[in-house]
Amino acid sequence: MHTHEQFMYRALFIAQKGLPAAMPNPSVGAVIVHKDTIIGEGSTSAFGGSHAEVNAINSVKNKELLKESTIYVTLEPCSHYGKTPPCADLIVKMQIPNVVIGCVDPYAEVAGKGIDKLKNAGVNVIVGILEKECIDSNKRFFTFIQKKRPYIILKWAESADGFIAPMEKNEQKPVWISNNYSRQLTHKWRSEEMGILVGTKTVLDDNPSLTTRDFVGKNPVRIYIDANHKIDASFAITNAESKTICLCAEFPLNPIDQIIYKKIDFDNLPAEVNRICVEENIQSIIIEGGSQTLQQFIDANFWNEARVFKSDVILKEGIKSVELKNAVQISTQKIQNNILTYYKNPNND
Ligand code: AOF
Ligand code: ZN
Repeated sequence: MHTHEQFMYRALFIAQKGLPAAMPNPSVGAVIVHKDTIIGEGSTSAFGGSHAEVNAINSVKNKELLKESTIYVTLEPCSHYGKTPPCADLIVKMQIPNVVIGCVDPYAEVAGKGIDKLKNAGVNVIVGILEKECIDSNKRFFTFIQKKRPYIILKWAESADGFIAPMEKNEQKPVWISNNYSRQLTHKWRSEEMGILVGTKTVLDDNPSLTTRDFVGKNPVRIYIDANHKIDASFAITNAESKTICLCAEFPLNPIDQIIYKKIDFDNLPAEVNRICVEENIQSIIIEGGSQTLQQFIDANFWNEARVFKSDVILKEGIKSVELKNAVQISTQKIQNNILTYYKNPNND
């Protein structure tokens, strides 16, 4: 016989497949078990589509078996009419007698009401199997709903001698600190977050597009800092490839067509970015530099994860890299001439 934990691990595994297409919806995994055998499973469809429970139930060939089954779900089944009807009602209608839930849905419309609905209909409900893992599988959603702030990932690459960029850019002879594969991985990471943020100097020096062109997936909303409108329509970040927000001190006299301008107080950048993300429903952002911007978020203790590429390239001089504080190292990985280290901020979970 398998344990509840084993089936919940399977549900967690499936839930991963639904991210990031489901965002800003959480991605849920559902596994239906009949007499210790998995007879159906599903994850949340792309945003606006059907929920995990619906997909799992639809995948079961012999619906009669549902009446003797247990459904494992990483998140409490919903109780509300959102873009889709309540999953708790469907479970009751299909007469599934047992529901095992990883964690309670923090969304106010649900928040325990799904569990109540099931219990009131006579369904056996167990809550809290692999709770920590289930919350972590939707860390962006939980952070945004519970703390009213985006989940923040910091990313940079530094040289062996601790520089984030050369002092002067040379168009003819660009210096690459990261490598091809690291950059491709970065594009994957971009596709996993709802927003991407950079400072003025990064736009002026690197002219980045901040898209996911090297990896299948959605482009995140681009957010760039430009207090005094130094960045004009010739920069790639202003093109129409994705939604773009400019954080500025005053609205511009000559706005660029597709840019959404947001006036902010530059004395408190992290808090202002928080405000804009809540306004725009951006549940997570990846911050890709430069060092000044990254350092402001570190100093404000306003970050969740950092992903740092350390290269074997030696620059001898350049722009000093970032000083990470309070970080706990999670893992390292070698990628050709780069060492990628993942850090977590333990004081900001
Ligand atoms: C579930 N199963 O797979 C997911 C749930 O607008 P809707 O109808 O898509 O509802 C979105 C809300 O439903 C979302 O904020 C969260 O509370 C819950 N997500 N619930 O039963 C799922 N993704
Ligand atoms: Zn649902």
